[in-house]
Amino acid sequence: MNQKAEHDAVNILKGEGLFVDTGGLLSAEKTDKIIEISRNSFRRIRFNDQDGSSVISSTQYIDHPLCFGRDVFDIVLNRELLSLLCSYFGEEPVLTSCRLQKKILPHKAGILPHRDPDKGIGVIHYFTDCSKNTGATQFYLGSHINPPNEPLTDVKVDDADYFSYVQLNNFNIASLDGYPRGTTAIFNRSIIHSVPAYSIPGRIVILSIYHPRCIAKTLKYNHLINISSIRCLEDYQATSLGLDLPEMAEGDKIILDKAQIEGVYDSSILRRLFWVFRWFVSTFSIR
Ligand SMILES: O=C(O)CCC(=O)C(=O)O
Repeated sequence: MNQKAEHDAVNILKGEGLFVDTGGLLSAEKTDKIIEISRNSFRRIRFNDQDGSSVISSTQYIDHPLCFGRDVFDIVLNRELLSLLCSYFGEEPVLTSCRLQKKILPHKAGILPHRDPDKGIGVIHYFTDCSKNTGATQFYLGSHINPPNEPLTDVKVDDADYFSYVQLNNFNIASLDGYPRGTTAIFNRSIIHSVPAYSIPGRIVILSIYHPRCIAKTLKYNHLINISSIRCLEDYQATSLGLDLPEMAEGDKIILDKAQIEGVYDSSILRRLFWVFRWFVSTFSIR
C-alpha cells in the first residue's frame, strides 16, 4: 500500500468506521497456511480458560494463535497493517488481543448488532470466503460517530452495547457477504456491527484488537508465544506486541510456556457432551 492509498484508507476508516482490504494485507498463500495450521491446532488445543475453546457455544476459539509462530505474526503484525494503524492512531499500535475463531454450528440468531466501546481498532482476517450462509459480518457505517439514541437495556449479556435492528434502519450497511477469503476488515470498535443468522458452519477468522500505545500501557493482556518465534520478530513487530513496555519486564503479559500450548482436543460428539456435562457440574454444583 503506497502512502496515498494508506492516507485514503485512514480517511475511510475515520469517516465510515470501516476499511475493507482485499488487495494484499493477506495473501492467498498465507490464507492456505492458516487453514492448514488451524486444522491441526483445533485438534490439539485443549479446553481451558487460557488458551482453549468454548464447547458449549456455536463458536470455538483458540485464544493465542500467536503460539503457532511466524505465519500468524506475519499476518497480524503485517508491516502495512501496522503502518496504517499508526497513521490512524497518530502513534504506534499495540496488539492487545488475538484469537482464532471457527464457527462450528449454524446459528439462528447470529451476533446481534453491538458496539465494543473500548477505543480500539478491530481487525478480522477471513481465511474462508465470506458469505451470508457461513456468517458475514455487517457494519452500520458512521454509527461510531452518530450512534442511535440508547443501547438496549434488556439484554442478557453485558459484554458490549447491544442495539435492535429497528434502531439501525437509517444507517447504510456494509456487508462482507461475497468477499473472498483473504479479505481483511479493519474497523473502529465503536462502530455497530452484527453477524446475521447463518446456516453453514466452518468459517475461520482471526479476530485481533489493537490499541494506541498510550492506552495499551494501561491494559492487561496476555500473549502466548514460543521463544523461537520471539527470536524471529522484527523490531517493529516486537514493539507492536508491547514487548518493550515497562510492564513486560515483570513477565506478566507474555507467557512462554510450551506446556500450555500442548494438549489434546477431540471434537467428537461424546467429548462435546462430556464438556457440556462438565460445564453444568462446575456451574451449578453446590460448593
Ligand atoms: O465474528 C464476526 O464476524 C464479528 C465479530 C464481532 O462481533 C466482534 O469482534 O465484536
